[in-house]
This record gives sequence, C-alpha cells and structure tokens, in this order.
Amino acid sequence: MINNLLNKTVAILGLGKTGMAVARELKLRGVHVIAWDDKEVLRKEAEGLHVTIKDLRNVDFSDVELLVISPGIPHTYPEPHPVAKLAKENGVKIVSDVELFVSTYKKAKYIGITGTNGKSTTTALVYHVLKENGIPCAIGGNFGIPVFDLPILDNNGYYVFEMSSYQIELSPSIDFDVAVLLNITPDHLSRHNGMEGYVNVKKSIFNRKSKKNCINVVAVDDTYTKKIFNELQKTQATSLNIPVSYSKKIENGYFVSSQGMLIDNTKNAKSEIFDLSSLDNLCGKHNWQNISAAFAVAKSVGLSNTKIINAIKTFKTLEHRIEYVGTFAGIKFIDDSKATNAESVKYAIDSMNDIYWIIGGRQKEGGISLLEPQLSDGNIKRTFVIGECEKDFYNLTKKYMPSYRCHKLEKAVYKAFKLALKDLKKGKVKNPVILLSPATASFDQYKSFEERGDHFKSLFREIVGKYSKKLG
Ligand code: UMA
Ligand code: ADP
Repeated sequence: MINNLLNKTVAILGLGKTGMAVARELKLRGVHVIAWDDKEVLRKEAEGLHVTIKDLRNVDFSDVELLVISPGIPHTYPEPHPVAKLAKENGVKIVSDVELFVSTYKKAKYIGITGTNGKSTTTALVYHVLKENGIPCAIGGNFGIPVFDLPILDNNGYYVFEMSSYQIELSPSIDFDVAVLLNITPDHLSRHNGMEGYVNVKKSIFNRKSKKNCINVVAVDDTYTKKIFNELQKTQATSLNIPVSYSKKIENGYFVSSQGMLIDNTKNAKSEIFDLSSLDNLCGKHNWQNISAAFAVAKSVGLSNTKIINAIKTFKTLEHRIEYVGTFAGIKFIDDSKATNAESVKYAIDSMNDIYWIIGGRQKEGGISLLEPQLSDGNIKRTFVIGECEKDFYNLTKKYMPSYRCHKLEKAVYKAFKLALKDLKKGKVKNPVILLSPATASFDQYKSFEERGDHFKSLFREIVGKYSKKLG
C-alpha cells in the first residue's frame, strides 16, 4: 500500500511508539507526512525526521490520502477524536500501522493472536517456538514493538503479532494466515461501546477479505469463544478451525486434562503429548490455555511434537506476569503487575496459597466483584490496598479477611512483609507469598504496569538489603 503513496499526503495522529515508527518509514519512502501529538516533546522528535508538524484539527483533509491513528486514540467510542471525525467527514480512510504494514509487505505469513488475557505470553511463546526451530520470524504489535520497527521477512518467514482490540478494530483488511483467540471477559468496554461491541471486535480477527484455507485457533473455554468457534465452523468451512481447551475434553483439537496432560485429540492423532504441570516457566492453569493455543499454532506450521515441547521447556517467563522475584526470610515475592483486570488475578490466586495480596490502582469496569469466590476460599490471608480505588476495594475485601489501606505500594510491601513474617513465626502460614496482582490499571500512580512491577521488585531488593543482617 505504501508504494501507492509516493508524493501523497498521509496524516499521522499520535507520535508515540506507533506513530513515530510509521513516520520514519513513510519519510524514507518519499511520502509527505503531516503529524500531530498533544505532547510537545514528541512533536519535536518527529520534526527531527523532517515530518511536517501541524495540528490536524485545523488541516484541510481533502488533500489527505490516509490517516494513520495510534491504537490508544479513540476513533469511535466513547467519543471519536476530533481528527478522526474530520477524516471521516472527508471520506479519508483511517487505519492502524498494522493494516498499513500487512498491506505493504505481502510475502511473509502472518499470525495474529488476541484475547482478553494471555496475548503477550502466547505471542512470545509462539515466537520462541518458531525461532528455536530455525523458522525466520519476528514478533511485534501490542507486544510493545511497533510493526514498522520489524525486519522485512521473505515468503518463508512468519510475523507473530499480538493484536489488541484497538488494533483489530483499525485493521479491517488484514487476512491473518493463522488467527488465534484465547478468551473473552469484559475489558476496554467504553472503547467498544459495551460487551457486544468488544466481542464483535475480537471475533473480527477471523475475518478474511481474500485469503482462503486459513487456520483459526480458538480456546473454547468461555461461552463467548465457544460461540465464536461454532460460528466459524459454519462460516469458514474451508479454513482449518482448531479448538483448544484447558478445562474440558474436546474432539478434533488439543486439550489439557485436569492433571495437566496436553492431549492431541485431532483427527488420526489421539495421543498424550506432555505433562504441562511439570513446567515451572509457565505455571498456573491459565498458562495451559496459552500453551495449548501456541501448540496448535506450531503444529499448523508443521513442527513436530518433540520440537515444539523442547522449545516450550526453554521459554523464559515474561516479566510482570506471575514472575518469581525472589524469596527472603521464607517469604516469596511474586510480581503480577500485568494483571490489570479481575479475570487475570483469578488465575494468580488460584495457583497459590498463603497469599498476602497487594491490589489497587485505577479501577476497571466491574472492579473485583467477579473475584468473590477467590476472596472467600481462604487462599488470601491478608489484603493490602493501594491507589485510587483504595476505599472501594478495602470495603469489599475487609468482609473476607484482614485488609489494610496502604495508599502507596511501598507501604503495602513493607506491611505485607512484616505481617507475613509475624504469621510465619507464629505458624499461622507455611509458605507465605507476597503477591502484587493489582486487578487495575497503573496510571493513577505509575506510567505503566512495567514501572509498577519494577517498583515492586526494587522494594523486594530494598527489604533484602535492610533486613538481611537481622534475618538472613
Ligand atoms: N495522543 C494525542 N492526543 C490524544 C490522545 C493521545 O496526541 O487525544 C497521543 C499521546 O500523547 C501518545 C499517543 O497519542 O503519544 C498515544 O499512542 P498510543 O497510546 O497508541 O501508544 P503507543 O506508544 O503508540 O503504543 C501503542 C499501544 N498502546 C495502546 O494501545 C494504548 C501499545 O500497547 C503497543 O505496545 C504499541 O502501540 C506498539 O504496537 C500497550 C497497551 O497498553 C502495551 N495496550 C493496551 C492493552 O494491552 O490493554 C490495548
Ligand atoms: P495480555 O497481553 O493479554 O495482557 P499477558 O500474557 O501479558 O496477557 O498476561 C496478563 C495477565 O493475565 C498476567 O497477570 C497473567 O498471569 C494473566 N494471564 C496470562 N494468560 C492468561 C489466560 N490465558 N487467562 C487468564 N489470565 C491470563
């Protein structure tokens, strides 16, 4: 597509990671770029690329060929950004960087992975398995690497893209060779005008404009994904639709037994593959879902069971996702800062005992009400609440266990440590775990979930430094 844009004008809204990478590429390709970001520092950086900086709210869009909009900027709900409105009024197409990339580089194959939770882990796992087996590949998208920063692959290569709902919505023409849907629970609802809108966007990762005989992998563990899979069986009969599940036996797909055995139940196969409960780099049942989906993708690419499993064994846990930080004075510290919604926290709590749980930040729709079974099952010993939603979460959690309003992470970590130590000495708990699994966005106190997780890890190191003489 970029080839058709020579000497034409493309507008870029948002000059974060996405917009800046698009600007760089378009300038190299002789496209006239006008761009805007509300942040002055980013506008200055783009000027260094010889991009024309203009407030796009005041631009005549009749001269603009295309608007590339960053995924974080709303173009429909809750309110379209004024620039998106202007583009639409002038009949200018609005696209994502991913759409522009895929329509430009057509030789390689594309694997798109979405779901409410587990996207990054599954994307990284698929990439790792392909790479370890010598297949040329590149990883990007919502994973944190904008696609225009990736190398150009040939027709033997695979791009593995983590696709957020924002990116899917802005990429209506992408035909993924392999599309994966992991799960759907409420998230980003205001951006998609409610649950129905959110589900429809996730489902549209399977839409194809021209390619036929594609591969669709769906984890059929929740009612939304199950329904979508059943629809695909009817609407995409020529594609290979592969169901996977970590919660139940399924026919013609891959599933995980209650003990953790990955089973190939596809036609003509029917065999036990590997005991996933033995993997300490991907622990917890939620990871069984991610592994079974990644396994189905790797099989569809033509790899053998042994090659896939050997690669899975060498996968390194991603940072901030139930990441083991260390153990001090008999207390384990786990960083699950990426658990930004209640659903993802559920899995962390279900996979541990004796939890000293740090929660809070900027609350999402639904709060933590779906965690009531976890709150009452006794795994959580005490709760330490921080951030904007402190009052709400405190009022809910205190009904089930001792809960403390800590406001800041530092206070929460120290308090949790002291109380875990006390409980351990008194024999009230055996294997205490201080778990940061906040069920919220981080933006009230941090720039990102990464910064919040890094702070947690630095507090662990601080505690080790301060207390090692006394306790070590
Ligand atoms: N901006 C304006 N005016 C506005 C609103 C925003 O100028 O009214 C500017 C901001 O100042 C900012 C830019 O627009 O500079 C926003 O861009 P962006 O939020 O899309 O951020 P990028 O840096 O381009 O990062 C995006 C993804 N961010 C979002 O979707 C919010 C990154 O996903 C992704 O890794 C990156 O592209 C590369 O593809 C992050 C994310 O939080 C991890 N994703 C959400 C999630 O996982 O839940 C969807
Ligand atoms: P995403 O990129 O979709 O946000 P991640 O792989 O980064 O997913 O994981 C985010 C959070 O969700 C982490 O707390 C992680 O432990 C949890 N998680 C990972 N996989 C799943 C899954 N399949 N279902 C539910 N929660 C998951």
